[in-house]
Amino acid sequence: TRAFDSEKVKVVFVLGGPGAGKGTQCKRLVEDFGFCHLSAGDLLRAEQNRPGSEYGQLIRDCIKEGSLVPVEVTITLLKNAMSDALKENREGSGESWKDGKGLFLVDGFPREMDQAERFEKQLRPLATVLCTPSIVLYFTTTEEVMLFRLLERGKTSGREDDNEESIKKRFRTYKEQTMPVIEHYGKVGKVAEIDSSASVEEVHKRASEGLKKVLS
Ligand code: B4P
Repeated sequence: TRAFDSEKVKVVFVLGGPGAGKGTQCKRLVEDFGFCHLSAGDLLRAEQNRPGSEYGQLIRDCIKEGSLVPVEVTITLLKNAMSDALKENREGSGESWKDGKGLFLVDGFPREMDQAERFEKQLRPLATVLCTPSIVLYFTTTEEVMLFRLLERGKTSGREDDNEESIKKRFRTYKEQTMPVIEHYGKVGKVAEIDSSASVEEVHKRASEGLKKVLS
């Protein structure tokens, strides 16, 4: 049996600068609440490594350059992942959903206004209420902290974008393309800003409280 009504599914966007801790916090929130976590970065990396993908090289180049992967590619991957998760719910397998309510944590998306607009239009057929976020969780810290964390991760991650040159470009992309998205949702009162300079545990506490408030 399905766990929830697909028409009542909710979406929370998770944004913040590179290395602000989006992925780290999403993992913790999934452990606690059982949300369905979809990371744009993870979806792109999986597609990049999929044998035979026509986008592999394009994705690799964009990630290394710290630029955004073309919107068509990102939207298609996200739409497929959401559609698969909703299908799981309809069929009653529901591995991606443990919260019983149907909440998508969409991490690292939308990273530019065009993505936000297309999300509304192109995902409408999946579920009508899904198309606007209930809230945007916005993790903030300084560039020094983000740079330090990413360089630390770079020592073992093998990620081609965890080096100083790529990180500087990612900061620029974030300021020019993603900040307008945060301002856009801020104007309609949908942004919950969380200082992510503290420890993973402390930030997690703040994020959980912020989420509970809006979702209760
Ligand atoms: P992402 O994969 O989204 O990665 P990110 O912004 O670097 O990381 P995140 O904020 O999740 O950091 P994390 O928790 O891992 O994007 C990578 C690239 O993919 C983009 O540059 C772009 O090219 C492409 N892309 C992604 N989304 C796209 C989209 N929508 N459209 C087009 N292109 C897109 O934390 C980083 C490190 O800090 C970890 O090592 C972690 O352990 C550590 N850390 C986290 N929180 C900490 C804390 N509180 N204290 C100490 N350390 C902490």
